[in-house]
Amino acid sequence: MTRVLMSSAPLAVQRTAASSLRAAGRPALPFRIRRDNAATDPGIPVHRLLGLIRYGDSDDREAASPLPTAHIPLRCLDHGPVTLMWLGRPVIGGSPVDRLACRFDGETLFGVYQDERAEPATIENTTDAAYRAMLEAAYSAGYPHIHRIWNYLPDINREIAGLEVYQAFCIGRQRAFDRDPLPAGAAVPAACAIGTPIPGFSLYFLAGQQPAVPLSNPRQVEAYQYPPQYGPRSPAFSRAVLVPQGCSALLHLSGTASIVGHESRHLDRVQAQLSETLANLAALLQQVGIVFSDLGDNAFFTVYLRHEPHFPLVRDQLAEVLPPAVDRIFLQGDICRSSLLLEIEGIIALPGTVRPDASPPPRKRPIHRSS
Ligand code: 3EB
Repeated sequence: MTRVLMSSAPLAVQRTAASSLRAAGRPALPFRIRRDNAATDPGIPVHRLLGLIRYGDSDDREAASPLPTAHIPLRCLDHGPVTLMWLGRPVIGGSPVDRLACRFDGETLFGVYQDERAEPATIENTTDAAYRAMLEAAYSAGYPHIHRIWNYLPDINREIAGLEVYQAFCIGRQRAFDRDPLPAGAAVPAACAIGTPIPGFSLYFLAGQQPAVPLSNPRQVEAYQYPPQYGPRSPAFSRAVLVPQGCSALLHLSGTASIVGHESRHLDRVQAQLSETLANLAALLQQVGIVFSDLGDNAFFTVYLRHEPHFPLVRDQLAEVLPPAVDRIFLQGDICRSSLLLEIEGIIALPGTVRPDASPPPRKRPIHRSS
């Protein structure tokens, strides 16, 4: 019997008054976005940087940095390479361990795992090894709560020996969580899983000392309860998590697509898929009491598009919903189900909203059917 333990939220979400977002100013996002190839920013001292995420720079690995740096080989459709510089409090430690590098600041640990030689046919073991390294690094540094994981795998939709690469990834991920269970009271992390056109497996993640609050999407079945038709192991991720950060909170919206219940909707219709995806994101925002029009420079969205020609349509339709101050990037990548044309994830900084709940510790319950 293989099971992962998961519990319902040990914290209560104090609803964010939309008016407080508009009135008191919006808390800042904990990263800076640079739309050039720079790996440094004159305004940011290195001891405040936890790590870098570089999209679309696969030809430029010479731009080496002493910081944990994720090189994600997905093309930016609206621009050249983009770098996210993840900011922290003054950094107190970190380590490069084999393929994993991390840095932490007493509150947050940022980690990157890269296996440049990973091949689609062996992705199950690659994923298991990556997750083992991630969990060991986070647990041993004292940041046992994994809040958010970004996964990038080669040829995600390819079928090999009757199993899609994404399904094999889900098996490897589950095996790692079975071996090194999440701590009691932990939320299942928010996540995304995107296909890249070249070999190599990358993930980057954020972990903390405190648990996050997982959020459900009432329009969708929990991914970890998908029926078996989507693969032998259900995807272990939460639709969103709310992470306490000092006196504010960070809302991570997982990769979100045109799925209602557990079924893909609007095959081959990109605009309808975008509308459905936006309805799913709106349902998550509703959990914390906000709507798209409340957002400004406290929010950032990443849009993954399977087909480049869809870019102008999607950009323009999104601009009708997202206020102009909301930054966004568009990356060309494969979505984990071949029926899906796009996926959107988001990060939103909210005014202080998370407080310990007085209710008794939640009962542990299995999130996975047994094999
Ligand atoms: C979905 O809702 C779309 O396996 O980690 C989105 C986010 C998706 C994360 C994952 C998969 C994952 O099922 C796919």
